[in-house]
Amino acid sequence: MGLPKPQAKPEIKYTKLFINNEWVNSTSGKTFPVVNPATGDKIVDIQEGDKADIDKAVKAAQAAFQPDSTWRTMDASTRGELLQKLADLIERDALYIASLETLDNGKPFKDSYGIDVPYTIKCLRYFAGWSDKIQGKTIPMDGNFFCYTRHEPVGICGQIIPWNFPLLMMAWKIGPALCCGNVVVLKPAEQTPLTALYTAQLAKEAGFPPGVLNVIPGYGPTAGSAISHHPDIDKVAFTGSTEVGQLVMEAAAKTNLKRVTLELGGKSPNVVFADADLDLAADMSHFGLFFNMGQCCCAGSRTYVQEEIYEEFKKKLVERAKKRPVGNPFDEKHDSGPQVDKDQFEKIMELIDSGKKDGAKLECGGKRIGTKGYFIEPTVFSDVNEDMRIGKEEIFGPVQQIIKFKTMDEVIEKANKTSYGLAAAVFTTDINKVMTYTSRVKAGTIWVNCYNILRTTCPFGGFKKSGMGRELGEYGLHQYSEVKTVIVNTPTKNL
Ligand code: TXE
Repeated sequence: MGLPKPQAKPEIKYTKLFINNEWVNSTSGKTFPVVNPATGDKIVDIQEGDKADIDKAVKAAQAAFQPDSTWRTMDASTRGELLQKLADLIERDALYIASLETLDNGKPFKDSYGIDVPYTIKCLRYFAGWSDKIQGKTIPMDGNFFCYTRHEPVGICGQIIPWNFPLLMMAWKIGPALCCGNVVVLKPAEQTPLTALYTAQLAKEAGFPPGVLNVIPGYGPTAGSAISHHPDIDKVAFTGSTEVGQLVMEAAAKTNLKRVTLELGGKSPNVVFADADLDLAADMSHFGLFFNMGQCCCAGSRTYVQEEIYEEFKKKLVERAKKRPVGNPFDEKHDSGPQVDKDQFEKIMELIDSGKKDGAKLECGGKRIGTKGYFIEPTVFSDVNEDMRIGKEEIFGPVQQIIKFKTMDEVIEKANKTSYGLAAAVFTTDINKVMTYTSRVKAGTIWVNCYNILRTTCPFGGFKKSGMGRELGEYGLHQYSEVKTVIVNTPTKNL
């Protein structure tokens, strides 16, 4: 099926805070602008939530979580039906939502429509299915006692999400939280609040009771920080930079020891051995870095290439980067749109400069495209090493680093020479290399002869400074329930 025609000017229907299933203004009366990254022009002003609004949302969530509330007394299977209904509504409005996502974030419409929206639907459906399958155990114990565990919802979950996959990150967060019976106060990224607000309205339409899902757009140091410091929020789930992840954890530790899950940055090694299928490896290495304009936490941003094939493989990567079409994200012929905002654009341009100064070889790209919006040429550096800033810092942009290596031992040592550990990949046709690499490289996900393959059923998360805990799959559920052990004194031995 071909791609439908996007709505280049989707109507912006919701610009307020969503608390207790109502649209309300911010307490302060302040608003903030949301900008179209393809033009730099303002799309709309949004109500700006901060601490006072987070407090209101928490109150609504608390009421929704009372033992006699509609939500708490609802059958688990009905919770699943509500999540299914939400997925149905997103499917119904897929064209509009994908258009809104592209307008707000700048990602190609073909990706919003072909990836973000369908993966959001799959994620919600997957967790919908879990709703009535969350169960404890009965456990044998010494003495005349009967022991069982209950997997109870954690309670009020604060969820802080980034701008690179606004809708999908929302699904990754609310799917497991709601299926386990929790209530949510979610803050979308200030750059990209529009699809989260629209989804909130769909949740109301689906029938989620008031207070179960609250969405408060606002800035990190105000609204975000109010979530991580809140004494009545039981759990915080955060996706974003490692620096802010550390602040979130610190705030949780200092206040009420709320449960913390973090999905943070990366500098993922992608290793290509000489025996690999080089065209496949080149396609995947290109995709692994340039997909979503390089704005992926798991981007393969250190491409290690074995000495024998270094020149040949470099040529393949440069060819692909030079050919990558960049431009208006609503135009189907473009594989890349703009970077998300001016700050990210400037950060990337500064890192490109540092690469040149540090002595890496600029093979192609390196410049801004046009004068409007935040477009950057697909850029490739060769002769990079891990002491250069571009070899160790997360760039989060369309900038590929190529690094030469000779042996397996050397490349494993280099792959692990980072404080991050989110993802890694290896390209080889030798099973022994696969087994050594996958067991010795420290990363939460390792791809073998592929890149950027994520599925709702498979856990995702980081080693080291890339985060704590796992999202998605059955593992992701564990982060959203508390285990309660119940021990009952029985008159006879419980056989
Ligand atoms: O991230 P922030 P930014 C990386 C990437 C990028 C860099 C900076 O390298 O270039 O981070 O991006 C909220 N308390 N990633 O500045 O600030 C903020 O409002 C609580 C990797 O956009 O971490 C937003 O909702 N929350 C990444 C969210 O945190 C705070 C995705 C992420 O923003 C806060 C995005 C505070 N003090 C960026 N300050 C990934 N892992 O996918 C900010 N926030």
